[in-house]
Amino acid sequence: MAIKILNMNSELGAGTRGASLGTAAVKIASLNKRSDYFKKHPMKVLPDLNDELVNDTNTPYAKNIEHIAKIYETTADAVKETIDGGQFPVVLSGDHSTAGASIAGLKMAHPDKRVGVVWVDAHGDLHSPYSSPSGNVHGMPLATALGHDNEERKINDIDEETKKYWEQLKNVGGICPKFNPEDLVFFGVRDTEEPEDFIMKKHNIPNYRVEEVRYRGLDACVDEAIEKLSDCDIIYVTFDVDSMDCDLISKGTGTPVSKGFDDKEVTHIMKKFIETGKVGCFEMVEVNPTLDEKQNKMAETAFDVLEELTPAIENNI
Ligand SMILES: [Mn+2]
Repeated sequence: MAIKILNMNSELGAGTRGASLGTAAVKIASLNKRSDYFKKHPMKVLPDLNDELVNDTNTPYAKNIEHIAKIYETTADAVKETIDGGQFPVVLSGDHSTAGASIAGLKMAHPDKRVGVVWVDAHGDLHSPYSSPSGNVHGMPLATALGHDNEERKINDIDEETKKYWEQLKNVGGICPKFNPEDLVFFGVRDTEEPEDFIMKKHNIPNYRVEEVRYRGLDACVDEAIEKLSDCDIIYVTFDVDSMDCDLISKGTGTPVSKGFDDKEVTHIMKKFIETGKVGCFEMVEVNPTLDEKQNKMAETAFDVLEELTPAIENNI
């Protein structure tokens, strides 16, 4: 299937600044490599609301949530329209919060289909405004798509405004939840907080840790995860670049974590899911060139991964 790139540069959900420049840095990496990727695959840039970052947020348990609610509508509608138009959405985003919107768009395009989610990330992203210690919405996209408040691990008393917009995020497209926790698999998660561990344990959500994947072998782990999602009709794959080892690759991402995958490993994992023919949307997030200690290494690596995965999408879906 032909791909269409959707670019959403919102960084309203991140705790550090700069993820809005991620896709620009990936484009620079492509140009320096003399690739015609962005000529072959035209990109639609979706309007972000990053100008709002100069204003103080008045919702500390879900910072900028009133603007992120609009970003969710924009992104979900664009993903749905792309699928309805017979193209495959490759979403290049700033921070990871928009992933909840992309899952929403996939579900809106396929309301009768069972959605599975493959989350390649150092983090669990399962927080809600009730459980989040930071209030950064990029730690909450999975909870929006799962419609999960995690009331059992509540630490924050949230205000009415936060509650109103949180309900909006969960209900984008008028469908909540978009998918169920038994249809979620993690790869590379190694930096979580207790409220997230609680949900992962409660729902028995598999997390293929880096050391397990290396010990058992990539194929054994991915095949098992594919089997786990075998009852799903359509799969969303998200690639947070912090799933990769920050010491080996680069610290050019908002929340870098050591001991991650290398670029070959993440490529192999995601390519195998794409080869099932079931993937309906792919997203890449959290490249932050302002934090890169190796010039543009993170964006260059992310572009290499994207360039490897694209023919697999075109040939298998
Ligand atoms: Mn993430």
